[in-house]
Amino acid sequence: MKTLTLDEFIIEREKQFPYSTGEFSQLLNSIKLAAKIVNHEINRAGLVDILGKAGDTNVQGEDQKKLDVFANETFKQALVSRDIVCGILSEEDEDFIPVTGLDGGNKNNYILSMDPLDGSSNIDVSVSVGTIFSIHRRISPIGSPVNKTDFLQPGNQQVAAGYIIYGTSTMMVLTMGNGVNGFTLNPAIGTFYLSNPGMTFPETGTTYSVNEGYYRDFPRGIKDYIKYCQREEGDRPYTSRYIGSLVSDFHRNLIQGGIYLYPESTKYKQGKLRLQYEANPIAFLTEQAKGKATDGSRRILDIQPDELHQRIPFICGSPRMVEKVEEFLGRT
Ligand code: AHM
Ligand code: MG
Repeated sequence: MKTLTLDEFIIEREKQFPYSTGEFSQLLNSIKLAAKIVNHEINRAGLVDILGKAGDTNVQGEDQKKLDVFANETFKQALVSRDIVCGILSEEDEDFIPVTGLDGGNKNNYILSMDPLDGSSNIDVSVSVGTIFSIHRRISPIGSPVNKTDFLQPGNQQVAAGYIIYGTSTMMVLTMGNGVNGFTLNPAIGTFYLSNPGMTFPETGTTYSVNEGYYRDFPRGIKDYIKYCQREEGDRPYTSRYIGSLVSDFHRNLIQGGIYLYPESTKYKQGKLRLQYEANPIAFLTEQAKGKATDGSRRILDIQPDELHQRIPFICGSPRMVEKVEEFLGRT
């Protein structure tokens, strides 16, 4: 029986910082609350009129699903109504959202970037989806309105990051820069328990996750790596597993060992994933779990973003496997 709850875990961590104001704990509590509401809605999605498209497209030009919109609103509301962040960047909103207090100012420290519902194409077929979040401290002075530069900080400035996987079990996987811990929701009582303390990537693995449908459009090095995975030699051929939800593919690879690739292609010149709320938080978790995350030549966390919704080629997972891809890319 798992007994340490997420709340207790956060309180324990805060005690290590004697001058902490509780702001960070409150922020995580708000995320936890929104996650439980979204989880509830996902579980009954087939029963209520929330499957399918909402009728709009988001800033990426993608159809917004009703659950996308619901998740986005739920997370924003949980944070804004508690006046607990100074700004929010979401995949579903074109611009960042400044959050001002009742007095019109802003005394809060943190900004949050998120993909409220990752892997949306899986929603209508009852396959796992997730929420990804990244937390930075603001750069602009407290009390002033947030500005774009607050949201354009590199991943190496994150103070925390995590995801919620709405899978056969619902889990929150979290890093505060001191390792990675996984918490499983007991749905009967609505409490997250520490179930996976100190998560680390196996050094290597035998699973690769990539949309091989785009094979023709990938760069030479990626094509060669995929061929390498398929060759009969040593522990190969590897197993191919691609759910089409970054959170779910990453989660499996983290536990079992493996690699996730969304490289550039002739279709997606910069890859598809967004740097600020997909690649960066997952890269932070990856490194904290002793894995590696790269765009093929650069450490993801060191990339200086230029745009709020910037895309980036993304490769992450077990360190030996990522190094192998880099080796193949270096040869081309
Ligand atoms: P989304 O945030 O719009 O759902 O897009 C991101 C998702 C990732 O979760 C997933 O790995 C990838 O897009 C799947 O894309 P594709 O269908 O091109 O393979
Ligand atoms: Mg996404």
